[in-house]
Amino acid sequence: MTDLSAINPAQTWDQAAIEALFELPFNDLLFRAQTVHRAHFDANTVQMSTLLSVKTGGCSEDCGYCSQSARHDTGLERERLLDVAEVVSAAQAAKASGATRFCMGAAWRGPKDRDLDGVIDMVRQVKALGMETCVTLGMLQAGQAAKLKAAGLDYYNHNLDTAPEFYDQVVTTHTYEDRLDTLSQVREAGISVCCGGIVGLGESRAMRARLIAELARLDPQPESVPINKLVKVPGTPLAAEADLDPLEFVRTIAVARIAMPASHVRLSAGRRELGEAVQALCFLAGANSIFYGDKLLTTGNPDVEADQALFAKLGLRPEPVKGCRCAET
Ligand code: SAM
Ligand code: DTB
Ligand code: SF4
Repeated sequence: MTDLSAINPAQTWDQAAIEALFELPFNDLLFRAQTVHRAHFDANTVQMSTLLSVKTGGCSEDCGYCSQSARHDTGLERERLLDVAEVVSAAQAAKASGATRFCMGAAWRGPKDRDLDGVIDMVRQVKALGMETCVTLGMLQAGQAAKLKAAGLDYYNHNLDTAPEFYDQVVTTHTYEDRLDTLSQVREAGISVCCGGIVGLGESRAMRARLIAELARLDPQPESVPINKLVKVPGTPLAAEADLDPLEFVRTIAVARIAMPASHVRLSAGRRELGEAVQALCFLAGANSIFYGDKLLTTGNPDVEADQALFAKLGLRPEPVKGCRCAET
């Protein structure tokens, strides 16, 4: 029998230790993940973030999964940066439906200083609504993270996405080192880090283990860890990729929970395709955050009513923001 009393909270997670977790019998893995989860979080609350694409399409980068790369013919219209008023009204609607964090994504290799000024305005005004703010803008240059922090930015999303050994099979226009460099700038500016990955790209289990090992050795570990399951977008190089086994996806969530016990692990893209039962297993495995709202950036997400019904069936509640006197705002 697997010795569950051998859980060592101070364990450091190299790839071999993570691979051993992946190899556990499914029930042992889920029990262990749920035990770790309960030691750090209320097991029945889920943090809710809503996404908005504030600048869609025409990205110079060649990420093989992405609908927004100018190099793939996905039929997506390239758009300009949205007006701040449009963004604020989307954030108000997200708040009214129960989201506590508003995440604004832009399809850039990285922001030019002029672009950044527009985003800063958005961050200020969304923050003023009493929501947590998050942006994902690509690679940052020196000084940009500090400007975002000064505007009231709480989180910056920048994923490692996959294992370093597999990265150049998915993206060739920037490197793993570039990603790590932006993550250190975000951390140094005092912004919380949202960093996770995407699975189902055709990577091996060993590569998934390596991704989690890389995320877990970020010091400090990321506050938020989005785990995306590939949404196959017609026209992208990965559109015909074979489906990842849903139980392997649940295992990935459980392993992320165990290796990053105090992080919010977010069940991210691909949730619509999972169905209720697999999502319930993901929550059991320690997922405690979702993207909430009918749309991700360019692709669909379960609609708000479906999520509310699922939460009611599972007895899950939205997680309040720490220190927020939300009822008063
Ligand atoms: N351009 C920025 C960047 O690359 O960091 C931010 C936006 S990008 C869309 C944010 C993340 O969304 C990616 O790192 C990837 O993990 C996820 N993502 C993008 N397209 C996806 C897809 N088709 N299926 C699942 N996840 C996807
Ligand atoms: C993350 O890890 N997933 C989100 C968010 N961070 C920006 C984006 C998911 C995008 C899914 C594909 C799309 O809608 O374009
Ligand atoms: Fe898409 Fe971001 Fe890659 Fe651009 S950098 S192609 S927006 S994932």
